[in-house]
Amino acid sequence: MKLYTTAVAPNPRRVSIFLAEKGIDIPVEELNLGNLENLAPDFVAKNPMGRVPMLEMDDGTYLAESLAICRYFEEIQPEPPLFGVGAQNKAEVEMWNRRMEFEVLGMISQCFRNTHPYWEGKIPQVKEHGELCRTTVMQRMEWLDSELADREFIAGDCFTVADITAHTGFALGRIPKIRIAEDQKNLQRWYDDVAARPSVS
Ligand SMILES: N[C@@H](CCC(=O)N[C@@H](CS)C(=O)NCC(=O)O)C(=O)O
Repeated sequence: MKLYTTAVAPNPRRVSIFLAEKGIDIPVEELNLGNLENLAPDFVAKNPMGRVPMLEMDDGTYLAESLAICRYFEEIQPEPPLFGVGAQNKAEVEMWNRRMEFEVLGMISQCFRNTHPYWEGKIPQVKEHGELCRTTVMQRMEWLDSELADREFIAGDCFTVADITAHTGFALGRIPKIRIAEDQKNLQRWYDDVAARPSVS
């Protein structure tokens, strides 16, 4: 088994944090996205999307999509549970993780890709779309700040994959200058608590 990853990129980071929380150590191969190593023919033959993370299985098959990879490891090593416990809590974690994917990580990623000079000339950019995503995520941050007033983590009182998704998003947000506002004390408290976890720091 081998994980193809890029340490600084947000989706591979989600898997790395997840594995660190589980205490799982597997061989990794680092791909340099700046050098387009993810588009090399031998990698694309394995993952036609040309993206990381990708998990090479012992039977020669491949798993892509960070959440799919995390789910695989949750099944083979359930402790500590990061996708919830029991029917209702698992559904709640699913709900929050999807919200964090669409409303936080996705919005921040689109803002970064569409507004930041790093991507100029590399991908088509629609600045207005990026700015609309920035405005949307700032509204979501107000919402999250109120949600976190009476619970420790995004999906409840336990750290879950939803925290990993959201935190990875906000960490990426520092590049296009999406910052937690000074009066969003609950969101900041959550951010700092997660940042201090050994898996994240
Ligand atoms: N939905 C995929 C997204 C994977 C993805 O977009 N990975 C980025 C790094 S964060 C990548 O490989 N980008 C290279 C490219 O798009 O060429 C997942 O969750 O794993």
